[in-house]
Amino acid sequence: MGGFELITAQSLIVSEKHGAVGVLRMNRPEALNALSHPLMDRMEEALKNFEADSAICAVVIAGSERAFAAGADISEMQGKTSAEMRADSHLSRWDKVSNFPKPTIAAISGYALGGGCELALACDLRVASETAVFGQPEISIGVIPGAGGTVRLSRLLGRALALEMVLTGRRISADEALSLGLVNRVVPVELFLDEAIKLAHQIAAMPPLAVAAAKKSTLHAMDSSLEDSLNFERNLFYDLFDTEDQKEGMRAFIQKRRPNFVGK
Ligand code: DAK
Repeated sequence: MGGFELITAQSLIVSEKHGAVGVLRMNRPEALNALSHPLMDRMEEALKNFEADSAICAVVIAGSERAFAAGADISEMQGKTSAEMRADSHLSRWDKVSNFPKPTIAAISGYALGGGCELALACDLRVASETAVFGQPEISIGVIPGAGGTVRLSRLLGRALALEMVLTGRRISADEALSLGLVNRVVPVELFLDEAIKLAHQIAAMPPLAVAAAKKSTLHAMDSSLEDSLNFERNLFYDLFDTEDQKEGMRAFIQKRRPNFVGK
């Protein structure tokens, strides 16, 4: 994969720019990237920077080969009361990922458990290494998934398997995840990050306003009626006809050349 620009190498999140692709790597190896408040704060900051940077068109979120993330930090949570958990804004960090306006790709190797699995599910696409393991083990420590696990897994996998996972903590291997549609592709462990970046570059080469509309419409369709979704999609489709990139894309097709998109 070509050269890249290191933005921050703070201890908890390493942030890089690979051309039009932003890459965030969680970097807390001693705790298998447990998603502590400080780690999620750094991630939120890094995402904010990528959102504001018009040169960034897609973002990859990765962990290490051993662990994407083994969940929220149990040592931070264990003494908390219900009222303290409710008052805490920790959950909003997961929402920052699922509501991120540019496409996000999770590059997953090793453990993606609890909040780590939920973080992967909050991304738009998932590239897994052969060693990736997905699971929601919260039941075994006296709670349930709280950042979308029961909700997104039941939508992606159906009721029976989602319930098996959240009731027993059963883990899903990378191959099983692929066969169930939980991930987009599975690659050898040494390739998982490069493959995710490659996929992000494919998206980044597309016209950004159309990319944003495609993401918006697809996510909207997950939560809405068929009729409402079709109307929503159609309006976004019509809106794109006032963009320079639509004119350029169609002109380039007719002129049999590559389009030069400008993001307007
Ligand atoms: N939190 C804190 N530390 C963790 C951790 C975690 N989730 N997972 C691993 N670690 C630490 C271990 O304590 C250990 O630290 P030391 O003992 O070396 O100091 C180090 O990482 C290495 O772990 P192990 O020694 O256990 O490594 P193994 O290879 O033996 O086992 C494992 C790997 C991933 C199977 C095991 O570490 C494990 O079971 N980890 C816990 C997995 C888990 O239960 N995850 C779910 C956590 S609960 C919220 C919404 C959602 C959430 C929170 C809030 N809101 C609405 C606000 C999410 C909750 C969760 O994710």
